[in-house]
Amino acid sequence: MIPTITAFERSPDGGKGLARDTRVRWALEEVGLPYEVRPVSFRAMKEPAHISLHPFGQIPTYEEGELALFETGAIVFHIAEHHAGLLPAAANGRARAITWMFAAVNTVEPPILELVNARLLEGDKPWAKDRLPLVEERVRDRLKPLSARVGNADWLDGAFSAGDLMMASVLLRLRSSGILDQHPNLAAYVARGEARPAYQRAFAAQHAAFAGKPVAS
Ligand code: GTB
Repeated sequence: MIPTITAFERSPDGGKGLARDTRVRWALEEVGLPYEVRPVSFRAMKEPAHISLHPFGQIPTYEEGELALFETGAIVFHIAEHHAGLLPAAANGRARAITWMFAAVNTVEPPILELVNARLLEGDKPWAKDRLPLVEERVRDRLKPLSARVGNADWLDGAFSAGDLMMASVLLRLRSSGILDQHPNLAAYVARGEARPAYQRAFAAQHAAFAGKPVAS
C-alpha cells in the first residue's frame, strides 16, 4: 500500500527542505518506499479533516490504509520498523539507534527550536538581545557533547540508521545560524547525510512541490 504524507502547500522556507516532511520523505526514500503527498494549506491544517489526522493541526502526517500517524519521530520509526535499511538487525544495535532517534527529537531539537524562535519570532522584543546569547549557549551545551561522541566517525553508532536521519535533520535547522560550523565534524556529519542519494531525492521532491511541479514520488 502506498502511504500518503501531508506537507505544506507552500513551505515558508521556500523549498529549503527545513519543514519536517523532508525527514519523512528521506526515510521513505532510504527504504525505497514510493509515497504520495497531499499538500495542505495553513487554513486546511486547522480544519476538522486535518485535525482528525493531526490533533495539533500540523504537518507532516502519514496515512497507510487504516493507519494514520503524526509526529515525525513516530512516523520515521514506523517506516524503519517495517522496512529494511534504517535499523540494525541486531537487537542491541537497534535499541541504540532508537535511542539516538529520541535523543535527536527530545534532547537536541528543543534548544535548536528555541533558537529558531528567538531569531525569527522574538527578534523585535525588547529583551531579545539579552536572551539570544542564553539560548545560543543551550544549543552549544548540546552540540559539544554530540560533537565529542561523533568524533571522527561517519555516523553515530556504526552504519547509518534512523538515529542519524533524525539527528542530521534536526541539526540542519542550525546551518543558517553559523553555530554548526563551530563543530566541523558535526557540519561534516550533516553534509554526509545530505549527500546520501535518498536525501537528495527527498530534497528534490519537496523542492519540486514548492516550485509547483508534481509532488508525488
Ligand atoms: N513534533 C512535530 C513533528 O516532529 O512532527 C512538529 C511538527 C511541526 O512543527 N510541524 C510544523 C507545522 O505544521 C511544520 S515543520 N507548523 C504549522 C503550525 O504549527 O501551524 C516546522 C517548520 C516550519 C517552517 C519551517 N521553515 O519555514 O523554515 C521549518 C520548519
